[in-house]
Amino acid sequence: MVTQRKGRDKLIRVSLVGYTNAGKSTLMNLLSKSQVFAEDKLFATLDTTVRKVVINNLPFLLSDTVGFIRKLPTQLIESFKSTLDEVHESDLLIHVVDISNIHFEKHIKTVDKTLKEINCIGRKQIIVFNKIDNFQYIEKESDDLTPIKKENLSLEYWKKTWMSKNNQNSIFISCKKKLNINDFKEILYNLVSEIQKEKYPYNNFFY
Ligand SMILES: Nc1nc2c(ncn2[C@@H]2O[C@H](COP(=O)(O)OP(=O)(O)O)[C@@H](O)[C@H]2O)c(=O)[nH]1
Ligand SMILES: [Mg+2]
Repeated sequence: MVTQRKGRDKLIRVSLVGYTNAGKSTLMNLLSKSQVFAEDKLFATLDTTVRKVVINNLPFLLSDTVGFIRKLPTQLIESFKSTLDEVHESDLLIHVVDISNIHFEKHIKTVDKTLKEINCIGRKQIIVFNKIDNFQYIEKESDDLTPIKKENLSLEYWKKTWMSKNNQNSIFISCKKKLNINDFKEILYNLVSEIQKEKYPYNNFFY
């Protein structure tokens, strides 16, 4: 159950969503540990893990959720209710994707489908392609004229494809090798502060 917490109600809520094994919990730990000012506070009243995170003096609540798997039966949706409630209450979603998994596009679709089922499809979102350190592809020889297959697509190709999508914040990172983490934090900070100003214009975090 989500209980009302006085004084915490004015914090923006961010949820990590994504297919199981994408690296959500790893990213959560990275964000909350790497910050000197991060409060490592676990709220025991919540079934999902919620921590207060601070980036550049801007605090917000970050929750880790259980993975969204393929073919989620309706009964399971029921048991995931606290996770889904948390997601539903969030102002911003961080969709973590394991780009080193050949099926990552299917995983994105599965997660989007679940988000649609709980009416969260238009929610502000950052899509984080994690595990770039583990990304592999088979470069085609210049004299190889067979059709390009998925395994021939490079990381550069995926970056171009995703970065060119309008209204989609995307970033390619590695939690393990700590690649692009600062760029990710900058995107996150900008979005959280934008939402914060919209939602609670009289809050004084910025003054
Ligand atoms: N190679 C690689 N492995 C990672 C990275 N981030 C997380 N992992 C590993 O992926 C596995 C799943 O991570 P976890 O955070 O538990 O995923 P979750 O199910 O989305 O919470 C763990 O073994 C992590 O150590 C990364 O950037 N690169
Ligand atoms: Mg996890």
